[in-house]
Order: sequence, then C-alpha cells, then structure tokens
Amino acid sequence: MSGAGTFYVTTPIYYVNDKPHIGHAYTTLACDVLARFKRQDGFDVKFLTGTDEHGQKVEKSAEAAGMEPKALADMNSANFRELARILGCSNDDFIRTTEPRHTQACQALWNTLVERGEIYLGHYEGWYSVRDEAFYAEDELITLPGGKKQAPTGAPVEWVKEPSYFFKLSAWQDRLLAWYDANPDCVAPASRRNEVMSFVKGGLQDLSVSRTSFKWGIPVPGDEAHVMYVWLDALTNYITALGYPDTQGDFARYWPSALHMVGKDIVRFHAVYWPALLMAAGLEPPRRVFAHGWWTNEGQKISKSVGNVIDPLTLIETYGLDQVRFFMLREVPFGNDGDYSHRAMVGRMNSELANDYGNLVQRVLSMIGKNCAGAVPQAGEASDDDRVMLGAAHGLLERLRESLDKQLFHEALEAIWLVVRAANGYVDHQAPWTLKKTDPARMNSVLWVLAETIRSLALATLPFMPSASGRILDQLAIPEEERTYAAFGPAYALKPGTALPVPQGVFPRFVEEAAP
Ligand code: ME8
Repeated sequence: MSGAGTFYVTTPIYYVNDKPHIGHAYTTLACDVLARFKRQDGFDVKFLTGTDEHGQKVEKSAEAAGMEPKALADMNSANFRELARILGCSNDDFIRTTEPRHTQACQALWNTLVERGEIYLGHYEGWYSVRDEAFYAEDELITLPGGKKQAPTGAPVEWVKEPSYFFKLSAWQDRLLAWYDANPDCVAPASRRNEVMSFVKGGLQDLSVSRTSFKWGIPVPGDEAHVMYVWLDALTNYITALGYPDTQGDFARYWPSALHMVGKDIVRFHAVYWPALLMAAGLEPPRRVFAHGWWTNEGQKISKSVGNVIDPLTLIETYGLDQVRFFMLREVPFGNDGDYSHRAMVGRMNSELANDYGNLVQRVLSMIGKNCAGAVPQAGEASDDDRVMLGAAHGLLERLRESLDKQLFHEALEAIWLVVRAANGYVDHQAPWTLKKTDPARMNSVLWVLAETIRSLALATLPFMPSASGRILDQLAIPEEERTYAAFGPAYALKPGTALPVPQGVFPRFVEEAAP
C-alpha cells in the first residue's frame, strides 16, 4: 500500500422481500466508483454490500409466497449478489444478516448496550409500518379522508401493543447535536444534514428495539421471547463485516474511515439511530453518511403497483454496462432526485460517449496508426497550446479527488468532459491532417499531446467505465501496473516508439430500431 490511508465504503443492505431494481443498482454503482477510485489512488479499500434478511416484512413476503423466510432470503439474496457481479462491482465482501458472524455481532452489541445501561424493558404501544419497518409518532402520520392513517411515506401503519426493550435514544439528543456540530461533513448533502438536525432538535423518544409478535429475527440474548428490531440488526452489519465484537484487526483499520452511502429514505436510521447506538456502545460514529436522491421512471414514481419497475439487467443488455454506469452518475447531480428515460439514456450515450469521447479516441488513434507507423510518435518542443492541453489533462486527478471526496460524481464527470471537449477543440484547431503535408514533425507533436491526453482521460474514466476505459488503455499499450494514479501525470507520459495495436471503437452509438 502507498500509505494514502484506508477507505471503508458501504451500500445499504437490501431487503430480500423483492428483486433488485434500478434504485439498488444506483447506490451500489456509486459505491463501486468510489472504491475503484480510491484503490487506484493507493488507498487500502474495503467495499461492503449485502442483504437485510430479517423482520416482519420479509416474514410476510415469505408467507405470501408460501415459502420459509430463509428460503426466500436465499433466493433473493442470490439475486442481489448476482446484480453486484453483473454491475461489475468490486465489492470485497457480501454480507447476509442470516450469517452466524452477524448474529454474534448483534448479540455482542446488545449485551454491551445492556451492560452500559442503555437498554431497558418496557411496553410499546404505537404505530408501526411493516413496509418501512419503522415506528411513527402520531403527529408524523397523515390522516386520509375517511380517517385512515398513513405513514409520511404513504405506507400503511398498524397499531402495535406489546412488551418491548427500549434503547434510551432520548438521552442522546445533545450528544448527537454536538457530533453534527463538531463534524460539519458527517451528514451530506447539507439539505439532509439540516433535516436530520431539525428532527433531533425536535426531541427524541426512546426507540423500541425488540418485538415479540413474530419470530423471524435475531433472538435477544437472555430473553428469547423477543427478537431484535430489524433496523438494529441491519445497521450492525457495517461492523459485523469488520470482525466486531473484535475491535482490533479490520475494525481498528477501517472503521475510522467509514462512509455509508444510502438513499434519502433511510437517512434517519443512519444519521440519528446508528451514531447514537454506536456512541452508547462506546464506539465511534461513522465518519460520514451521504444520502442520495430518488429515481423516477419517465417522470413517474417507481412502484410495483404501477408496473414501471426498471430492471437493471434489461438496461445493461439494451445499452451496455459502461453506458449504464456512466448515465446514472452523469445524468443527475448526486444528492438530487433524477428521472430515468430512454431518451435521456440514448442522449448521453450518443452525444457524450460516442460523439465526444469515442470519436476523440478513434480519430486520434487511427491517425497515429496511419501516419506514425502504429507507434507512439515523438513530440518536439511544446507550444503554448500543447502546454495548456497537457496541463488540463494532467490536472484532472486533483479535480477528481476534490469532487469524489465529496461524492460529487456529476462534478467529477463534468471535469473530465471539459478535457474531452478541450481535446476535440485542440484537434480541430491544430488540424493534424493538414500538418501531415506541411509540417510532419509538428503533426507528431500534436498527436503525442492528444494520445497523452487520452491516456489521462482513460485513467480518469476507469472507475466509472472500467471495461471501455481499460480497452482504451490497451490501445495505448499501457501495462497493468501503470493503471493506477501513481502513474498519472508527466512522469509516466507515453514513451515515443511504443508499438500500438490496431485501434478499435469503444463507444458504439445507440441506433433505434426502425418502426415496423
Ligand atoms: O431500506 N431511487 O432496504 P431497501 C434511488 N434494508 N435509490 C433507491 C430507490 C430509488 N427509486 N429505491 C431504492 C432498506 N433505492 C434497508 C436498508 S441498511 C442498514 C438497511 C436504494 O431494499 C437506496 O439506496 O428498501 C435506498 O436507501 C435503498 O435502495 C433501500 O433498499
């Protein structure tokens, strides 16, 4: 390792009551880009994803499907594992909450909370939504015409009355507020941080952390009539995967750098309950929680009942994996809501990938193939234009670090595309096809500057589009060990005389099928 530091990034663990859809793919892809970027930048990375398998929601879905909960979990967990593989994800672990290592971690955390006087036995009476697996206060509910109550998310709620263990969340209000104050970056974007802080300022109630009315959960140690609340169970996955209750080893190594990437629907669990639980157990809260926005499909909320759920596998088959990865992180400023549409997808694919980036690579590499005997040309003395072009290309890494440290994928891609567009402008302006006749030495310089710019671009796009970027680096004969950010910049610039393979296009255009 280069000593750049450690980086621990996690996706939410997904419920196994259903199949994966575009929303799940989105969070997982975003994490993969960060994990790949940091690895290339010399960090010691751990990237975790997995499935959330307990609770009433999964139990009920299993019942409806006429299956045992574990059988449903096995089937759907496998779908999520497969999705990560098909998305080209570089996750280092895939956790399932039904694994023994996880039961052990949850029970250890529970015992610690009990020992520290943070959990007590009481009685819960109030509203619960199985769909959200969340408790709601009366004043949070929406009353429909006719008097029926609904969760703020639109989910049905039911009145629950049962014995329950409680976590003393109410005692953590001030310490949570102090944590947000002392760590301005711990919840992002700022709109979510404000939302979380005003929720906490509004006062916290103790949290019911066990249930007795169903069985599909982790037993409460010493009181087996109770199973743990599924969110306490689920959140613990982030430390199970680091070997908790052992707080040496991977836990000591990775936990201080933990970044939880989540959708905005579950920010309260990650930015309020989870840090409070950790602090109550004597552990550090996560370093940062980033809550991204929500995807809609052609302007409509994605839902099973509307029948407009987008299957990420179909998208990949239709447009290609690199294209889908690019689109999702390019189309919407990360943190905002976004809309998926075929038109937007094809627009990005054809204009930015095929036309801008693909054409640049294709025309430069074919000119080199034809005019420089298929080898990296020799550059002469650099002109001002050359220096500006190379400066922009070599300056990209710093821009990417700044943007990706804030999880601003769209900003990182915009910085890359500024260089792509500048390079296309440079080709047009320098007109190497004319230089071929008037000044072949200058043509060589121009093509070298362009090839070196393309090398920088391909290194920059590698975390986003690993396959296509890898093929561009192949065409520049870049060895595997020089595909890291240690090789970014002039010290590893292309060596004149290096033989290059015959160029091939990497970004096909999407062509609509003609109407029958
Ligand atoms: O909440 N747009 O699991 P889940 C964007 N098990 N992202 C979306 C989305 C959409 N339309 N739909 C889903 C759970 N997501 C819990 C998490 S973590 C300890 C436990 C993504 O299967 C987004 O990341 O309902 C959201 O937070 C997650 O899927 C919810 O997945």
